[in-house]
Amino acid sequence: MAAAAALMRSLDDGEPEARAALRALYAHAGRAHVVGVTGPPGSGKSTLVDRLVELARKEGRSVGVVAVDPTSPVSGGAVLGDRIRMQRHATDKGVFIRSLATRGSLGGLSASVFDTVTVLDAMGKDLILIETAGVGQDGVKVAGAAHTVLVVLSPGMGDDIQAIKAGILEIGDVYAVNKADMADAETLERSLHLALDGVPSRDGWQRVIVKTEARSGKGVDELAVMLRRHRESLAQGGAWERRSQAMAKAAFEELLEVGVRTRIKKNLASDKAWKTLLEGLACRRMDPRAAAQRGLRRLLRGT
Ligand SMILES: Nc1nc2c(ncn2[C@@H]2O[C@H](COP(=O)(O)OP(=O)(O)OP(=O)(O)O)[C@@H](O)[C@H]2O)c(=O)[nH]1
Ligand SMILES: [Mg+2]
Repeated sequence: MAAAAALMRSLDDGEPEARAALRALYAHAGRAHVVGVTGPPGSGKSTLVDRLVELARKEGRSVGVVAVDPTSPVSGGAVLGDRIRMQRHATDKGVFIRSLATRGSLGGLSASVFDTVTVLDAMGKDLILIETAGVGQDGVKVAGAAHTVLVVLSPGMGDDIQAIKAGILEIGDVYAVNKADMADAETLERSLHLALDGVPSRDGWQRVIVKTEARSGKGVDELAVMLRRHRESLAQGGAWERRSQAMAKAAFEELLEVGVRTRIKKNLASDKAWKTLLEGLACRRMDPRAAAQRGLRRLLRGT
């Protein structure tokens, strides 16, 4: 546990030995069921994750949790709430929780998520839950890095379905209508059913909706069953491998992009040839497209 935590920190610091250790670990990873938990801020993702952890532990399964940016403007102060809630798992050796903040990170967030998942997986965790606020690019990206995507919605968000439709309806495998104790839960469930009706099944799996009350724990058993059923469905249909490969590809692509972006920033700040390109732009001797082409060529040549 302590070793894993230290390794994750060293990875974030970019230490070469840590990278080497991760390479060795990667060969042994690939067994864990990775579940991405996403949805609008404040819908109850953390509360639900906490319940899922509790349930998995009762069944004797080990769990890893990666919480991406647990503070949102809507439920500000959630970090503290998350910590207090999750605290009860802190002394449990079968649970490993890691929070990653998006704020202030330079595109390295997804890389940290991938690294953390690899370490947790190689540690032998049966279930890995990645919580991310499902708004914006990061949410979708991280959701794409999972075998199963759980979308958590809750009533009281207005005409939310219409608003979030585009981003959220395609990515989910299992949908939780959380805060089912609230008055509008039925309405939300109905509109979600309607909205999902038109979405084709994926990997032979028909998307399911489960009503939950994360606060009391009601419905969480059924949710856990559905997550497991999705895993079994993937395994039976041969889609498990496909998803695993897609996850590796997503990590690969993301790391390539981060690498290139970092190089570009560095070159813009300090590379002499790139400074010349910038000067050419400034006096309109060159247009942005031509400058970008030259920049790219230099970048690909490694100069
Ligand atoms: N009424 C009701 N409230 C709930 C339920 N589940 C969670 N909540 C409350 O909703 C608020 C937000 O819960 P969180 O679990 O922090 O939500 P989240 O989606 O993780 O929020 P962010 O990480 O900030 O996006 C908290 O005050 C919870 O206590 C529920 O089933 N019913
Ligand atoms: Mg949260």
